[in-house]
Amino acid sequence: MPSDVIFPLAGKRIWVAGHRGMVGSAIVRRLATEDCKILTASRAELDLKDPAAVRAFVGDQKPEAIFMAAAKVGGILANDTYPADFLYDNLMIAANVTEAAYRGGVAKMLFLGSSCIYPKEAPQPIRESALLTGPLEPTNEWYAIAKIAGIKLAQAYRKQHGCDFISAMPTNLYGPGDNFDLNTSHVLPALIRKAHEAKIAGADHITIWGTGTPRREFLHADECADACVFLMQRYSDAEHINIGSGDDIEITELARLICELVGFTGDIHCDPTKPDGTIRKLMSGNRLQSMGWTPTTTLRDGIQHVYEELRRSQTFIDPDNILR
Ligand code: GFB
Repeated sequence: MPSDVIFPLAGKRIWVAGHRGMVGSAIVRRLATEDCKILTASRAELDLKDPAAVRAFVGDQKPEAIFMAAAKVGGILANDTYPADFLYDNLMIAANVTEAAYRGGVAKMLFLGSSCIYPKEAPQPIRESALLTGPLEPTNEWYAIAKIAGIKLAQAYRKQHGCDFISAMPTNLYGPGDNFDLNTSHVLPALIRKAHEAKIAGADHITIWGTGTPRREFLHADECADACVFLMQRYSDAEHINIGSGDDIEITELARLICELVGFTGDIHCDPTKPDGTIRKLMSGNRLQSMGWTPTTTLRDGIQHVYEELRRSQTFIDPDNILR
């Protein structure tokens, strides 16, 4: 075991909340090499919005650590269309799991948020200290407020009760098990699906939302899971930590890359009636890097991997993945 590990996982009971989702399932895969006992609960078994049920689950199962990867997630249109769901569900889930972790004496919890917590106009690359320094991007402020509350819950329980609760903020993620529903998904899976279906149909173009000029930073879910395990083992402080890839790409360029990898040779049209959202949200990964973690998968390899998985499984839609 590396000497800088302060919270070893071997032999521990570890609850991955949200294990059916893209990030949760990646964390489960990553934990398979850590010799720990992985605890999970399906949505049918446990409603994370029900405080009593969450407390009972923690009381029965006695996890020693929790990866809080459960959330209602979605792309720009889903966030903009269902603000109440994104705010209520995510607030409830974060509050219930944090309170249950405290009441149940859970030794450590890692809460997962998102880069949309930062102000719309934050200086780039965005450092952790930019939190709460300006107005949020309106298309996702509801989700962002819930995730900011999650960070603050972890900090409050640390301050008042001495709980070792930490938070990590990943950039835009993609990977196996993503949501491929065109109305609710994020851009990367949406464009894989659009390019694939256009290729099969022999169409002459695909249409992307907005102007195509915003930039986004993408990280493979397996890399995010690796960073989460790294932080669980090595980090113990109040401030949240960014998890990013260090690079961003214009949406039009991303569309070109996906079309190339999928083998679609038609044109790319833009639909400016759809929202652009934040123009840029590249995060600074300096803090995590200075602790010794850096990602290794290129965007090209990551997309290739996801597309191969999709072709193997022959399926685009898993409605469960709107809730990771
Ligand atoms: O990934 P995405 O939905 O979410 O959109 P955000 C990123 C960019 O891709 C936006 C454009 O500028 C979209 O207009 N885009 C182009 C598309 N074509 C498409 C398409 O077919 N589908 C989608 N979905 N986008 C979300 C937030 O923001 O990202 C959440 O709403 C969260 O709160 C999450 O933070 C990571 O990056 O804009």
